[in-house]
Amino acid sequence: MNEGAGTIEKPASQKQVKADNLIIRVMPKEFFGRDVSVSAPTKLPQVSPLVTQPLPLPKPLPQAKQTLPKKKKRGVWFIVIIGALLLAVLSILGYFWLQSVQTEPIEEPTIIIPEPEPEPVPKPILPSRGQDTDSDGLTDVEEELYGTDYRNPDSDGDSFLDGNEVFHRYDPLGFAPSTLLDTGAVKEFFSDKDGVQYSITYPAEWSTFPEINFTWFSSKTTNFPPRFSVEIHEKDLASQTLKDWYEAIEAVGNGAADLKNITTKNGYSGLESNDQRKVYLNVDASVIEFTYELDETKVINYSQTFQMFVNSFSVQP
Ligand SMILES: [Ca+2]
Ligand SMILES: [Ca+2]
Ligand SMILES: [Ca+2]
Repeated sequence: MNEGAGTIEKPASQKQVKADNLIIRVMPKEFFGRDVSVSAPTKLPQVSPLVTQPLPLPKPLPQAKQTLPKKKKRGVWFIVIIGALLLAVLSILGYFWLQSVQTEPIEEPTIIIPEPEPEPVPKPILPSRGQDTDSDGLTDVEEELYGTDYRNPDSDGDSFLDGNEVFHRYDPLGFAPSTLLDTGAVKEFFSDKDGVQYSITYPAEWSTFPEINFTWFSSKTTNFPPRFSVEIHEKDLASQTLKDWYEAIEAVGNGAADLKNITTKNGYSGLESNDQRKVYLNVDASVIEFTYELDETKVINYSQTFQMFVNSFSVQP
């Protein structure tokens, strides 16, 4: 047998020690005379994938307390306080700024200087009508002047009121037809001055005071008695109307608007004031002005007598 082809030489030591237990190993037949081919590698058993389990997170390490040195601590506190103060100051400034922006502009109050009150003008004492107890048109003062009864409106009982009889110059005390001239209660005044000859009737108890251009008629009862006056005015043109003359000469205030047209009992046209104490009569080229001036009592006691006075005016030929 070929020793190189399958004979395994025994180790000399083994031959010596264990001759009897000599083991001869023989090559399997299939390996003789054939090329040795390498068989396909046997499939390795699949290894199951490793299941990786999540590793537990490491526990956070406790933070080590940072301890600052004392000097550093003071510096931090100083910065904090300064910052807080600055913040407070800025807050206050911001607040006031907002207030100044948001608040409406304050209007300056208008100073009104009160005008000085005018000094009170003393109210004029308005004339009042004298007492007429029996309402017959004569005041109680006139009843005394003519001797009539101030409590009886028709003293003579002739159905004509006392005032009406005086206005027409009738005797208020006599039942029979008679006049005031007949009884002597009134007088006639004649004037031929100032270019106008006229007659006029006035109470017999009164006096006359002729002056230049006018004449006074007044009682003698007091130092400043009520009085009537007759004043003669010449118009510039005979054709001038009474109103035109009045507007040109006498006009004050409302002018002739305060006057009303009248016609006297003897037929003279004229103007009369509302309180019946001023009358202007148009006589040719002249204006006859009649005035009833009150005494200090400012009481109109002779209204009916003044009416009688004006209506008795007559131009004499
Ligand atoms: Ca009377
Ligand atoms: Ca009477
Ligand atoms: Ca009578």
